[in-house]
Amino acid sequence: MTDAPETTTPETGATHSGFVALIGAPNAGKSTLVNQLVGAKVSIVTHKVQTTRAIVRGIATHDNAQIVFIDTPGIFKPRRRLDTAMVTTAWGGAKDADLILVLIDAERGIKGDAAAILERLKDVRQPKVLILNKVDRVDPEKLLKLTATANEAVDFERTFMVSALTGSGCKDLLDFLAKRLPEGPWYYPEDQISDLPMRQLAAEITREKLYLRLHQELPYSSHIETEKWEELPDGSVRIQQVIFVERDSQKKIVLGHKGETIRAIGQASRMEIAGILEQKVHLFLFVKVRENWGDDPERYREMGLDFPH
Ligand SMILES: Nc1nc2c(ncn2[C@@H]2O[C@H](COP(=O)(O)OP(=O)(O)OP(=O)(O)O)[C@@H](O)[C@H]2O)c(=O)[nH]1
Ligand SMILES: [Mg+2]
Repeated sequence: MTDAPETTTPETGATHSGFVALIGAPNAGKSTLVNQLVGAKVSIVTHKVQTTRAIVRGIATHDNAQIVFIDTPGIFKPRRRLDTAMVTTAWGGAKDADLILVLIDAERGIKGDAAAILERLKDVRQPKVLILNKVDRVDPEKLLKLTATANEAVDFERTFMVSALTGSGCKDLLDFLAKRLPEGPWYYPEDQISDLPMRQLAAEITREKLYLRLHQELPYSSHIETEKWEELPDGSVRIQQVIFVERDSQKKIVLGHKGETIRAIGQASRMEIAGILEQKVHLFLFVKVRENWGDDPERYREMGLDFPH
């Protein structure tokens, strides 16, 4: 007798599966859409650009299909080493996919980074689908114009108009993807929604809270790692995280007056992590000044990024 298989592919009917990458300019709503399609938060979201820094996979099952969404960092003109790593990772994520969803923020339109992405997509061989996002903010006439312009520039199989925020149009997209992906066995167990280890998700959640609370260059100058994760006998968990910043002045801002900023970040993060784990969480945050963390290969390894030389 053999053990039951790890994956729970349905026994009746052909199953479909595949990898679908989402690419687009920073802030287009890629992570929001992945969360909406998966039906749970697997990737952090903020109103700021360059929130996602590495590949995050979110897994949805729809009809007989398992769709593995690859959320990627926004694509923009890189300046720092970290930018280069993020943008290279995004294009790499697209290359690994069976299908690419190209997200355009319909409110912003096709200019700057979005225009540059469409230009570069001409050389990408994978099938491409256009997603006009944020339709809750745009009138239909503008959507039609954007559809025409984008389809002139790139050979898209289909165009979908969605609101990642409200979920409008998202079921049509899932229906399409479930049929469009090739027949094949599922890659993950049916109840798995992400491949991000919990330690890393917990660090991401803290980074989200830091992004929401701190402004200007600080979010971009910081990096968070989970250092320790200890299950305690009373069923709670003790998590220790480090916030790396580049300068002592930044450390002061993260701490805030009498430590109130870091306390607020910690509290918001702790509550969200506890909600996901369904466990009591003790979260300890430490701030370390590490002037050149953006040039330290070890930090890139932790983030799951290749170190650009
Ligand atoms: N009104 C509206 N806002 C949206 C929609 N989708 C995303 N947003 C908002 O757009 C902002 C950016 O969303 P993200 O999902 O973080 O965007 P992203 O493309 O992952 O950004 P990066 O990770 O920085 O590349 C957030 O404030 C979202 O709430 C939408 O359909 N409608
Ligand atoms: Mg994102």
